[in-house]
Amino acid sequence: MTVSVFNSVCPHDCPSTCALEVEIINNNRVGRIRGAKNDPYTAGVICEKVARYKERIHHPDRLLYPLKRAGNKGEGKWEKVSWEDALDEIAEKFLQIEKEFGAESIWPYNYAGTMGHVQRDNIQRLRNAKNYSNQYGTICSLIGWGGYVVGTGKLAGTNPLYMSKADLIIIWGTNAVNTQINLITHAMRAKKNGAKIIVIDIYATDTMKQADIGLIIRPGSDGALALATMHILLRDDLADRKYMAKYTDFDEDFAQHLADKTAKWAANITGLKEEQIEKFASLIGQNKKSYFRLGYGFTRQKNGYTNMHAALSIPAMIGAWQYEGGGAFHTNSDIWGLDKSIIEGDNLASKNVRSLDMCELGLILTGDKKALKNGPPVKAMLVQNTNPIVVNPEQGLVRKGLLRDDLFLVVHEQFMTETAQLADFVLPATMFLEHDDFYTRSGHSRIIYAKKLLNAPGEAKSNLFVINELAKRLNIVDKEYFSKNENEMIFATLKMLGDEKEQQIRKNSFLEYEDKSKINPFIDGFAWPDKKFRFKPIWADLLKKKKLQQNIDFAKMPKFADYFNINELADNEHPFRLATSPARSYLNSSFTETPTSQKREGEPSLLIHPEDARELNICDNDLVLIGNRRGEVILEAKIFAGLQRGILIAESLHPNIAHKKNKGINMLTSSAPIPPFGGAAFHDCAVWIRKYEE
Ligand SMILES: Nc1nc2c(c(=O)[nH]1)N[C@H]1C(S)=C(S)[C@@H](COP(=O)(O)OP(=O)(O)OC[C@H]3O[C@@H](n4cnc5c(=O)[nH]c(N)nc54)[C@H](O)[C@@H]3O)O[C@H]1N2
Ligand SMILES: Nc1nc2c(c(=O)[nH]1)N[C@H]1C(S)=C(S)[C@@H](COP(=O)(O)OP(=O)(O)OC[C@H]3O[C@@H](n4cnc5c(=O)[nH]c(N)nc54)[C@H](O)[C@@H]3O)O[C@H]1N2
Ligand code: SF4
Ligand SMILES: [Mo]
Repeated sequence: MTVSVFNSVCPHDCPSTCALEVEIINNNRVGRIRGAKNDPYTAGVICEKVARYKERIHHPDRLLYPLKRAGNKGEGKWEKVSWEDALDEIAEKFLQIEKEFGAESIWPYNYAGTMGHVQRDNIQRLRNAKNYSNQYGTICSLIGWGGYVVGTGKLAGTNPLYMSKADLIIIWGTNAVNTQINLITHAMRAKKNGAKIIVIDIYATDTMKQADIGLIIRPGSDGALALATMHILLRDDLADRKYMAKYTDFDEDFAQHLADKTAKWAANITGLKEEQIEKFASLIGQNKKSYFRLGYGFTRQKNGYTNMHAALSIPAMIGAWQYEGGGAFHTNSDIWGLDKSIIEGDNLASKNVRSLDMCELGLILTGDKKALKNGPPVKAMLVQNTNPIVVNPEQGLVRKGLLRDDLFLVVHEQFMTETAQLADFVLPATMFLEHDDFYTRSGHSRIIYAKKLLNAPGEAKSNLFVINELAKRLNIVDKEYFSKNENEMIFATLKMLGDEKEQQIRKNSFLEYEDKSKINPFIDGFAWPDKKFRFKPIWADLLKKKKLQQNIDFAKMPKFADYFNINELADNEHPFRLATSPARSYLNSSFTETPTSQKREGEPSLLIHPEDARELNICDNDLVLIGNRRGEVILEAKIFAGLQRGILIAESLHPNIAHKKNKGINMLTSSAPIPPFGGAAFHDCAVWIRKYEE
């Protein structure tokens, strides 16, 4: 037996983007996978899911051959076909649909199953070359981006490696033990150096167990906590007025706005005690070297944009950005400045093509005119890197749409997912160790290249292969880039960073991107023309930074950093509020196929407060039915005291078929685009609950 160890990168949709050491046994099997010790951010630590990747990559259910539907949609009858035949037939059908209904009736649809820039984003080149419908990417990070950038002007922050230098770390709305374990490594280093850790969530997570102080608040109430904190900072003269005068737009109007946002006011909204809020604020005021690690979780609320902005305003008020180890971090997605035109074919794009909101998939496929932008119906889709029937909101509509007989659905996948089961063609996809790609870290500052280490099983092919082969058959004039292989794409893109940088990546497989001369990107001011952080958000200015779809008159947005009271509040009919926080051993819908993850997660369950359970006569492990006007879901109740009354948590995402009646948690979530630029409020959902009787 020969065991060789190679460097690689975790491709999954996780801010950590861990650098890996992968054992390859006899050139054809994966052995152990470890976190790279010599990578400063990974620091030898990775999550259990990926450490056990051999279970996933050598899984007996991997898709190996192209399949064509042989029965009715979703019936599960397949005929094995050759790649040539599959590609020919798919292209022919796309051309026919284009002729009959127009190019926009075809929607190549993707998300982030792999975060590799080539394998994830090359599908955009196809959209651009063919004038197929574009995709407005709303399912994950847009809300956090908007809420952060409206304050700072740029999505960047204090390098997480500096966390160890902070005196106080506030982990806000991320359950890092589950979702990005490396954050805990660095927070624990800070703790060893004497820092205090505060965790803010809506239930007692495993991350909270690591904290000195845990604040369990009501969903969507973060803005109120942030405002009261700033009220106290001003009241007690703990704000840094000199810093604010130089580096923020702070003025008396904002001070006036905060004047009545007392701890008492916020206690009513958050469900915290006044003393907890006072203590939180005074700890922050006394520790100017505070590091605010702001997650995605608290942005998945109807008021998500404003929650992010309000929390981000606190470090600006205490001038935390002046100190090494102080400041804030959400992600680094604006630091790279990569020119991705080779991968995405920007030069081929036409301005007039519609861009469909991916969260509205259900509405789009069921013919909602507004969601279709008054354009043609969607008649064909090519799906890569995502499993919409499980992960998208309004699952009832998504299912109805995907089952349409007149929708030609092609799914390129590693497994026969629940989405693939509804396809006309299923194409087998490679996994990260079976293709080349490069990755940038949203949670850190390296570009990393990962080369192919294994041959793919059966006839599995990469995303790039599928796009290139389809392009050849779709009468595309610009052929040059549709014939490039992975490495040609990767290094042509990296070369645009300059020869020296490209050479460094070729030599070391990574490039450090951080500007080491600065302790954080905003040390000399923020990324607006006047260099000032904005407590008064100007949402319209974000339209200059990204292609965005505005869904509200900006005048209706709060004028200052604020608590925006628009959540899906409980009412008589829906007395509970549900959040779908991430499960540790599943990553969105991925890893739901691996036995150890299944074992750890067990049945889909619902955390409920003991007193709520008692009132409803619900006991531990009882089956319960929860619902709202969008649908109903069955889960197993778990009595849990670590949340406020009236709140329910369903750790997600279990496969739909793991639930009785095959209906998953996204039956209940809303696809209504949240203000001002859209996104799904996955953790903001009013429901009723009762014991389930068979
Ligand atoms: N194991 C695992 N890892 C993952 C994922 C996964 O599904 N499973 N998903 C990956 C992806 S795609 C992403 S984007 C990241 C997301 O990672 P995170 O940034 O951690 O975001 P979320 O998963 O949305 O939720 C994080 C926490 O926010 C809490 N939360 C919900 N609503 C509120 C609120 O109103 N206020 C506050 N303070 N907290 C709230 C939830 O209870 C949850 O504990 O993780 C990635 N990593
Ligand atoms: N209720 C609820 N729903 C949620 C969330 C939540 O917190 N609560 N989180 C949301 C978030 S943050 C996100 S990002 C979305 C994520 O939703 P998805 O992007 O759908 O999530 P993944 O499970 O990461 O899905 C990826 C699929 O891509 C496939 N895949 C992986 N690599 C490749 C590849 O190289 N080629 C091809 N062709 N396929 C590949 C995997 O097998 C998997 O089936 O889900 C969202 N849905
Ligand atoms: S923590 Fe995230 S990036 Fe690291 S190995 Fe696990 S899933 Fe991958
Ligand atoms: Mo995500």
